[in-house]
Amino acid sequence: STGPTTADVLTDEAHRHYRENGFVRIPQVLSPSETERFRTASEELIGRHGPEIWGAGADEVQVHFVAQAWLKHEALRELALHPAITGIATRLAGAPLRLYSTDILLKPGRKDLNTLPTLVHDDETGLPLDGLEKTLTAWVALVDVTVEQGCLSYVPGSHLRDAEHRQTHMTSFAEHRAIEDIWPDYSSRPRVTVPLKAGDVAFHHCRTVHMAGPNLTDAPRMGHGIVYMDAGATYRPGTEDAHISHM
Ligand code: AKG
Repeated sequence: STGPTTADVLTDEAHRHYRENGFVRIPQVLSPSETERFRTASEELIGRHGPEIWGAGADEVQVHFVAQAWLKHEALRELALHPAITGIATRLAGAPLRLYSTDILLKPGRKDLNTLPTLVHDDETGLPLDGLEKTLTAWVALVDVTVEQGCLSYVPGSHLRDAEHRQTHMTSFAEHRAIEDIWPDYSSRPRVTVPLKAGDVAFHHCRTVHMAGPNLTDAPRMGHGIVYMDAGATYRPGTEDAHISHM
């Protein structure tokens, strides 16, 4: 079987949802056999790489994080350049894109004492790029990711905020509180929590404010965050070598 085509899975309604809200879930972009293959490849790479400790003291947690996974495993290169994912990304962006990065983030289950949330942030602030207007992230679920497992949630419409409200990149628990200073009405904004099935992909704009809860289950939460940069974006001086991009 050739699986679903981009035309089948990206409806006008989904496209409108992305433009208005800054995120959209597209179900079953990957077939079950592809999902299985990419999950196995990710587990292999994670096994080679070993766990990392994030945070300190009482906030210390174990995660499995592999940056630039597409450069480290042939199957994961295919995932990052998958025609359905890149096709949807390009249509959502409405402009040519290049692959910027792909990271695996696996949060082990509660039995490993992991309760790490992903703090509220947008992706733009962490990217060393100018003119990145169309840049977006594809979050690819390789297992079912429920609310209890810490799926992503998004602030709808936050990609349309004024420039001065965009500085929301949080790198530590201490900084987490700063969002109220930067964006005073933040806590009154609704959030939409988006559970995914294995094979689903959620896309979000680089200015969309998002976060993820801790994994409160016994099952690992595994997904890939693939950033596709606006092909018109330029690297800030001195950052050109940080990433190799093909697409
Ligand atoms: C992103 O892909 O932009 C994320 O923030 C991912 C966070 C997560 O996987 O918990």
